[in-house]
Amino acid sequence: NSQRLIIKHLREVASILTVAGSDVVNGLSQARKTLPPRYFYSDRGSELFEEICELPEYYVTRTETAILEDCAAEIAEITGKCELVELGSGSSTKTRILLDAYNQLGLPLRYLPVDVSAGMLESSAKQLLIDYSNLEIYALAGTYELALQQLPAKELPTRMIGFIGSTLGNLNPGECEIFFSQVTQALQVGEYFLLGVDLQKPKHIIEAAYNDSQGVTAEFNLNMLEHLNRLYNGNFDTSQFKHWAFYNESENQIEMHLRSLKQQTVELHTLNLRVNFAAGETIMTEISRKFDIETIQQQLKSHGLVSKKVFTDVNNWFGLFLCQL
Ligand code: AVI
Repeated sequence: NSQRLIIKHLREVASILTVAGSDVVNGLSQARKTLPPRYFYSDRGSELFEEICELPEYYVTRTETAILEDCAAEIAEITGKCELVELGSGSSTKTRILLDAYNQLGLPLRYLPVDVSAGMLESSAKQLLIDYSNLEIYALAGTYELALQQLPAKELPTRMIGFIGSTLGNLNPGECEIFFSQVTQALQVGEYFLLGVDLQKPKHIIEAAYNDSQGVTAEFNLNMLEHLNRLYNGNFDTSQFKHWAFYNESENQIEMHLRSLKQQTVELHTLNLRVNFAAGETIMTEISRKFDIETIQQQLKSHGLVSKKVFTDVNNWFGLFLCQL
């Protein structure tokens, strides 16, 4: 199997972490404190996210999976022989639906997963090699920004960059624009972009998904502090912070925060940072934007990405856009 697997640890990961460290300093020095959501994804955080995907309230993964099951064959027919780059591949569970579709059409399989969690990347790649005897994997451990700049040469006639799971929603509008430019720079004319986004729906459904009754989302949120403690020799006491998530209707986004339960000072020694919290003060750890089909299509179009097909579910809760440059 080792001949069919290459794992590239993107070299600049170390320096990116240094830069990200300054993001932490900046975020925690603002009047309204924020932290970058990428800090959720320690190996433990990635596991917790997998648990979230299984929760009854978290409709996102189930809905997208059902759409993929319906449309994967059509996608494979449209693209023909095509290698799949997946940004934020995680456990690659949904990807299997696409791989199966290409397999069923007798098309060759080449998969290029990208993830910041090297542990998750390696374990899912190894399992995929066992399950798909004809699969070749070129895995990139690092941020998608770096991966998009360092994709290896194409080995099949075309390529599709997949960004499913509504991770786009975790980018603010400015970051979103930059991301689309990076995607189009990485694609050649005629190549594909597969984008999965969560759509607007009644507030109570969305809020339940980010306040699950088993408390997994709360643990996922708090795990960010543990991850920062490990990375930057910090002393966040997770028992003194509480998960808080609500839907901001004017911005069409979930906002996820950690609320300080008391007045306290936290230190991140490696970053030479001391942060004071008032009782009740929050750190915003994530936005999760909910989109509408027309706006996304227009935005994609402004980057030269023409949506060839839009797949949704019966409730119009989730949208999967197959675009071509
Ligand atoms: C990864 N991302 C799309 C998830 C979301 O729904 O925004 C992350 C998440 N945060 C809380 N639950 C899930």
